[in-house]
Amino acid sequence: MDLKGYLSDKRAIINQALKEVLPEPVGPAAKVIESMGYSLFAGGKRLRPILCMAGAEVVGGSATAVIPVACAIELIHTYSLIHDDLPLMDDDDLRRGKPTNHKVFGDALALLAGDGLLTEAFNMMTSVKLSEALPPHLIIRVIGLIARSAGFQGMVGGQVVDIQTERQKINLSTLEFIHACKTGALITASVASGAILGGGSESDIKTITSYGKRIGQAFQIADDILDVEGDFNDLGKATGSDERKGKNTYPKLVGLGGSKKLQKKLVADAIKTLASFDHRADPLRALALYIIERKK
Ligand code: GRG
Repeated sequence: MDLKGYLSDKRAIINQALKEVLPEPVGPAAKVIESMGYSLFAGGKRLRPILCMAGAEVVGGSATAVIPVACAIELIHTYSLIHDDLPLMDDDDLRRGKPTNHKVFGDALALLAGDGLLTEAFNMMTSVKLSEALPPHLIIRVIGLIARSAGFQGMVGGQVVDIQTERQKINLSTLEFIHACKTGALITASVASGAILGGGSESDIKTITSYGKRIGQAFQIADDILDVEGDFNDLGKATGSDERKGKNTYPKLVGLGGSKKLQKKLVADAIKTLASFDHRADPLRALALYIIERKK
């Protein structure tokens, strides 16, 4: 399958839809709109919205119908990166090769731009247009899933434990908890939301959720490995930051070799999970491999 073509087609659709999310930065609140747009269009890979669309397609649903939810997930992801970069969290100056949001707009505006993206995401999922295209009970189910994956049971919870355990020795199961929540939950929710909205059966949704958990963990391991072995120009930020910040990572706990072995096994297992699906799962199979082969 031509993954490159698939990714670029889907990215173009998502980027076009995202352009319609924010109004022109004019009026009294212009600055926060500008700040939200700065990070939303800073060159993200759009992996989560693409997973959402692929999740709908694999169960025979419409990728187009889920676009508002796919975009909402990207808004939540963008908020998390803005907040993660703040001086009171990771204190990063660069993301995707550009100054981080707070470096351009200041801490208060960056915080509020993140809040604005998070709340707008939930507004988007209550739109009349979406409820006319898809059954409302499925939309409500997906809003709940996304809220849990972003909140204290997911991303926020994982981020808290990550921060609290910096420069401390932790065991592998704590590391797995951090990453399943911090990174894995939103990735899993992305693909599972697509499957739910696409009209998948409960068994399909369960299978897609297992796939999501595996690629979510593999994604985080790949991220940890890139922080050790990646290239500044590809990543758009300095490597070695996990080590400098005393972060617990897979390479730190199981070594680089162990991390690479584990990510390969997770991807192989994720692909095996999809065995009952036909060619419509090819994008998900290819995306699983892309997650660990990516350079950024
Ligand atoms: C602030 C509540 C809160 C949570 C932050 C997601 C997160 C939690 C922190 C980001 C730190 C980080 C680098 C985590 C590793 C996984 C990750 C989310 C990487 C960035 O995702 P990509 O590679 O980003 O999909 P792009 O730039 O492509 O959008």
